[in-house]
Amino acid sequence: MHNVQRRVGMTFSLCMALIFISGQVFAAAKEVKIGFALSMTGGGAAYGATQKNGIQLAVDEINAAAGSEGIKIVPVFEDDASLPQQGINVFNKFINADKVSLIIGPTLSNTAQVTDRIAQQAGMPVLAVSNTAKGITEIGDCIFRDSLTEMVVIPNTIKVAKEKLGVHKVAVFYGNDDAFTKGGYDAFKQAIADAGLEVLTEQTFAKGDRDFSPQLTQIKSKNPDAIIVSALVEEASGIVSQARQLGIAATVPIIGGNGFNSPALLKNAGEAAEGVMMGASWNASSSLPLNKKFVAAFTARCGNPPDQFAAQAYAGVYIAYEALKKAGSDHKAIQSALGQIKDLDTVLGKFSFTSGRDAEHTPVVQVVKGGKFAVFGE
Ligand code: 1QQ
Repeated sequence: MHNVQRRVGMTFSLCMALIFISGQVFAAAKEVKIGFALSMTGGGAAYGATQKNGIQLAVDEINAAAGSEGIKIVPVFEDDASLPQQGINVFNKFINADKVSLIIGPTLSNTAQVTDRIAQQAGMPVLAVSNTAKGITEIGDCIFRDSLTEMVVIPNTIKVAKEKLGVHKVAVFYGNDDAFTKGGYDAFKQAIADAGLEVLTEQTFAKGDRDFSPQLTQIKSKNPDAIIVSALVEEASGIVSQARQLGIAATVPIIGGNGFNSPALLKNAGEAAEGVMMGASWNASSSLPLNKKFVAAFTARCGNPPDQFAAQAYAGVYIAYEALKKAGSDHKAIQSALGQIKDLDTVLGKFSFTSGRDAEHTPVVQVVKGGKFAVFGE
């Protein structure tokens, strides 16, 4: 009896409930539990907060439209604290205690590279909405992502820097203790070699560093055309501010990857952020009707416009919903339904997974202009 109850609990967090009212049978919406592992504290908190807002908006829209026939999402939010060990605790809770049907997250690749192994072993489908390092989806066939990797986003950024800004000689500065910043460095290195640029110096920093002046002084002495930086936004903000404080001219662009796409950069670095370029996965100014509706609804609700991380998280809930509509709460069925998603209209554009369960859509190059992110050249 006990086992049966547990099995039922696992199959559907809250099964199709039948309500008898004066002899008639009404079906209530099917409730499916999703676990959201987000960095609400620690180094990735700037990303986690906006992801949560994007998720809540999508969940509320979906649940409001569910009626009596549809799927209702029951979200379970946990803070992974930007730490791999806390991510492991959260994943274990989702799998063993909450018995969720799907996990969305964690925020950082550095956490995902350990948590996703646990999910894969448990046969738990995972949809990453911000992991961009190489190797995450290779962990196994349960792991999907809607976030474009650094490998996809960066080559175009380097190409634009070379062709439109005449960048030929660069300095490279990266964090060598994090899966995302190391992966971004690899992607930049490849793109720099492919574009035939010269590397004048390579410098490194560690997570939590606050003083970047020794490395930036080295970089300044080499007179590069541009500084290529692979960093999460906390360190990126410090690097951008200090580069300008040290007198590296604003005419020397600083070029980053996905980690730079946060309003935290604009807030923390202020004026110094002007002209900073970055590869991005989402075009905020896209005129797609779905995107315009999302930007308006998010802004009305949160008091500030969404960023890339909100957009990817919002899209992720709708991608998951598409699979849940077909698959209900069964892990295997969800995994298979996710794999079949093709040309789904999302705020990221038409969305499909590659055969390797990675995202497939067009990247953009952004630049900070007048204190805002703008599409380069527009
Ligand atoms: C990663 C990232 C970060 C920049 C944002 C969450 O892309 O860790 O993969």
